[in-house]
Amino acid sequence: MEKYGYKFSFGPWNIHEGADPFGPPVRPTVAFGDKLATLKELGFDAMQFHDDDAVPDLDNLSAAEIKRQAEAMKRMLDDLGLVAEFVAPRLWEHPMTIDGAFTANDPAVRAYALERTKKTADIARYLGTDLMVLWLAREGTYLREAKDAVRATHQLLEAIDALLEYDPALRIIIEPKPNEPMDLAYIPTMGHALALGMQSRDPSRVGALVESAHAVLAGLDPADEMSFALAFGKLWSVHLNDQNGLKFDQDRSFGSVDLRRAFNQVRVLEENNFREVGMVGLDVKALRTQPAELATKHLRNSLRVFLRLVAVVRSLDKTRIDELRQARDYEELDWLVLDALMKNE
Ligand code: GLO
Ligand code: MG
Repeated sequence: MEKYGYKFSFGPWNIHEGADPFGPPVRPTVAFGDKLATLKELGFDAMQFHDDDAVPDLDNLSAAEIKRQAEAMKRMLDDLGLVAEFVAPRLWEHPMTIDGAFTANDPAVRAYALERTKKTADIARYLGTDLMVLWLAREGTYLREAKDAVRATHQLLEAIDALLEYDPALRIIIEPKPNEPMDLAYIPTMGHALALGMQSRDPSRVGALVESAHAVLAGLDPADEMSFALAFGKLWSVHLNDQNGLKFDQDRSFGSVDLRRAFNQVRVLEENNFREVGMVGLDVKALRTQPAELATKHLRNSLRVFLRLVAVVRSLDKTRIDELRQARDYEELDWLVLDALMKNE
């Protein structure tokens, strides 16, 4: 498979049981080893991890046991010629973090969140990656008056600073999202993520990740969100997927809702040599209706769409595009793009 110099990843949660808020699982759980085998078969290069994807039940394990299990996972990856892209603390499921982790009003919860995330940093190191993704799931409110948003912003910054201090080699990638599970999240957009990173004790070690659907949920264009981070050398990963309007977070296959929007994401990644900086991560889910034995096609399709769009971007006549920009003939430019997207191979 021609991969144009890109490396690709997805997370174990992208092969999932299909439960939604109104119904139970519809597919059996796939063993982690089988997910890794699928990843390899489909032509991906790396696995994304939550801390407990790598070391289940880590809250109840000693530091030595965490190390042992993470190192075993690293050997499993090595054996298949795969790597870990990043490790993310799963801070949104524990009973203590019901009302936030770093921004919880209860200091005991904030202390738990920091200790847990230090363990995440250890696991990342054992897995051979310096990247930690912070998706700040419950750092926000359902009720505006429930927390002090100024204080919460400083609490997020303090947590980031503490982590940067804890592991001097760690790089943190903030993944903004405007809502879900919270009504309103404190870090909803790329602008918020970058501002936070710039204020940290070592801005050179804080970057960001754009998830396509999260940008759409914020009413923004994913390619522009990526471009804003690219402009400052801060786009270190992406979660490509798609989203059909302002609904629940759908994690649809990349390009399956709006191919033009997908094209523009690939275009900005191409034009800014993203492949030299980060991997192309997916965060996609199979439709709930998909039978179990066919529930990896969303991964295959997303990868195919990305690669086909790279070919489209590379086929464009750059001189002609410049001429059309000069002439302000955007209708012709529109046709040039539409024609390229509709061409048969
Ligand atoms: C949810 C997020 C989630 C994160 C993952 C890694 O909406 O997209 O899937 O990407 O937990 O931090
Ligand atoms: Mg994501």
